[in-house]
Amino acid sequence: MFDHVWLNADLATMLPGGAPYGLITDGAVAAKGRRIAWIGARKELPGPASETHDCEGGLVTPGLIDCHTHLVFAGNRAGEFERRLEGASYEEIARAGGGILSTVTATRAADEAALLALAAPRLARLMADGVTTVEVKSGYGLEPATELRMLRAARALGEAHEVSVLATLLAAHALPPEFAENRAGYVQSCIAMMEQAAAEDLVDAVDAFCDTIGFTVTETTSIFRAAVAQGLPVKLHADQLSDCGGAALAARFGALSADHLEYASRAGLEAMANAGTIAVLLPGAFYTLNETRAPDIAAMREAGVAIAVATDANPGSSPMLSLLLAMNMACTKFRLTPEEALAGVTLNAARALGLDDRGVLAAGLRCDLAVYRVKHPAELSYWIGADLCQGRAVAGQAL
Ligand code: DI6
Ligand code: FE
Repeated sequence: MFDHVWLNADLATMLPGGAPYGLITDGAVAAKGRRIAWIGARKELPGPASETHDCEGGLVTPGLIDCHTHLVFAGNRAGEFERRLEGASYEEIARAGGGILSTVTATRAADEAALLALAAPRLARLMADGVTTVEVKSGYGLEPATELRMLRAARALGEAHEVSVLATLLAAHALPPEFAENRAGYVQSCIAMMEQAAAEDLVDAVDAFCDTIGFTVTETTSIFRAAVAQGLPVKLHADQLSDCGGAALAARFGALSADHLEYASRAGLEAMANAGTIAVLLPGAFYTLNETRAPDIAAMREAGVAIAVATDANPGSSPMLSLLLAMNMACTKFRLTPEEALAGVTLNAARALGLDDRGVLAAGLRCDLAVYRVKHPAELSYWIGADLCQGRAVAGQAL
């Protein structure tokens, strides 16, 4: 006897190597406890379940995974949005002390309860699209108390809501004003924050912003060496605004992912393919900053880099709270196929977070799934702003 079964749907299992989308028409998924116990054609379903969920002829996919967000922050940057529309660039605003640093001021002033109250409705919007796993970065504290408070808020979000939350330390997001004349001192401080966060079990991975307005390859290397020594996986904001060699740096450290990559070189992408580092595309930031140089998808395909897609939800460069919209933008702006976009928020997003228990629908894996009111999986990338998700399951709990 199964605990749950989902019926009357096609299943986009996203298992590679077979039919497009790993599609099973008129399938059934059965869960026992937290896991998928059986999946296949409905007519072969081996037994009954305590609860049956009628998917009304829709589509079941693996629960969506948003593998790059900055969901925890205070304040917003609508004023900066206005200034950019008047002609100022993201980089100019950052160099003048606005941008990320203005969110830092607001976030330092917010306690954990305030941060949680602000992040909860953002998380609810992501979940409403079928998201069951979210990565959340720190990076708006740039000093120990606030960075750790952001990580605690991320952990608390995962406990308070029906979703898995992974917390990433991004202390190396921007140089705080206190260290304006002491970059090396801040790099040391990032390492100390990492050690403290690891000691309190607040962190699942370490990230850095390696770019002209962020940190250099040498500075990032010091932080990554310390992360590796600590046993923490690394990820990187790489080559968003210029080719700084971020993709190759991420590959050198066997990073889980390198994210953005608009300016990544072919050699950098090839190094990522060899290292198994996932390319995370963030079309919301490309769109918001009205960029013109798209990541080199053809080179990624040729090199064999696995591609993920995420919202980059943040108050500056991507105030976007829909992963389905990110899929649409990845197709329209970056020319991903809808199948690549869906793999990018399931199979490859799981890999970008180092998770091997989810991302596809298969027996033995965590039962995280989403049910959609669509007939064909391409519709998930095709509709813009539609209300498509009719239900989710997280670790076998039907929601
Ligand atoms: N790149 C991004 O997309 C976010 N951080 C980063 O390094 C933007 C963060 C922000 O503008 O607040
Ligand atoms: Fe980001």
